Amino acid sequence: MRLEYPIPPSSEITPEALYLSRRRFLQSALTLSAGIALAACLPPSRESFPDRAGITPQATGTSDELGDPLTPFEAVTNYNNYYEFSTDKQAVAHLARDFPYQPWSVVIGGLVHRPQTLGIEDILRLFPLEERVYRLRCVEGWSMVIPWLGFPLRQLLERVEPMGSARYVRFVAIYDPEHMPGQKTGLFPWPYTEGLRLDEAMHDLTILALGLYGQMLLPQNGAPLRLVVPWKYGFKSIKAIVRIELTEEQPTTLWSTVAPQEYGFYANVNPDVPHPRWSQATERRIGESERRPTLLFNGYSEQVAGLYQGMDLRLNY
Ligand SMILES: Nc1nc2c(c(=O)[nH]1)N[C@H]1C(S)=C(S)[C@@H](COP(=O)(O)O)O[C@H]1N2
Ligand SMILES: [Mo]
Repeated sequence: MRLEYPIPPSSEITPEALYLSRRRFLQSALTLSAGIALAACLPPSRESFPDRAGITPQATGTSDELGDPLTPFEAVTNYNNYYEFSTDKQAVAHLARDFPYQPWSVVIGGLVHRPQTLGIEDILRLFPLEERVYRLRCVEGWSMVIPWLGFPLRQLLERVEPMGSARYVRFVAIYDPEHMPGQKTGLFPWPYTEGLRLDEAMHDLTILALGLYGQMLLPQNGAPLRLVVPWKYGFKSIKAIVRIELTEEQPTTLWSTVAPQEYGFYANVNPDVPHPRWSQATERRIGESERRPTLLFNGYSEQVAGLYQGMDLRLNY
């Protein structure tokens, strides 16, 4: 199923080295219904551009810490993996345009002392959003640089007080076949699920994102709430989360259930561990024509390598 609509092929998207120069932290006095009002909380942007929908993307950073420019908003919002809608990356934005994600709440439970259910308004009130410019490296071999708005998952986990027996965190995405055409097919064991080891989930780089480019998330990027784990392949960064559960056992995940020999639980970006069907040594940055080398842990080795000391990264792929 492919609908016709005016989306530029990704090869036509030119990198725009614009935007601003430094990371800033944002106060979040916003409500989801205020939607694009988030822009008003940002420092005035020196460069911004309107997209088709009249949204003005803004970011305080211009590049990642390695000096590579942000991937244009147009590409970030029109080239998406989101199998609940479609396996066609360029069809997702259109198919997801009317996905109803308000109201929304997230149930946090399992091995915690203070289980709770939080609405998106509660989350916005409790946890100030900050901008994090991260590389996103898809297991398929393409990548982007995205200015997320989010907060460390650790803050949410501390609030629910994990029990001593908790060792993993399980994430469950929404099941809504009425609005998600991909869920009407029996191809995947819906809902999408993911998991992290507790220490990975508590790491400062691991965030829950509610926005990007200074705007609340659009449906195609996982509105209203998605995980972002920048040193792991993109499929770990589960969209449209409705449940977060602390567990003792390593959780099963959608991809490790569907193809266990191809997608493991860890999924750390690693140029030296090929996917069984292709090399992971290089990647194509969206907007660039040449492939570039893939970096161990997606360039975040300094921060995260310690999590895997003594582990065989080939066996724990
Ligand atoms: N619920 C859900 N989350 C998901 C996916 C999905 O199909 N369903 N795809 C994953 C994959 S493979 C990638 S690469 C990223 C893409 O995120 P983006 O579209 O915001 O760039 O989302 C991840 N999260
Ligand atoms: Mo991906």
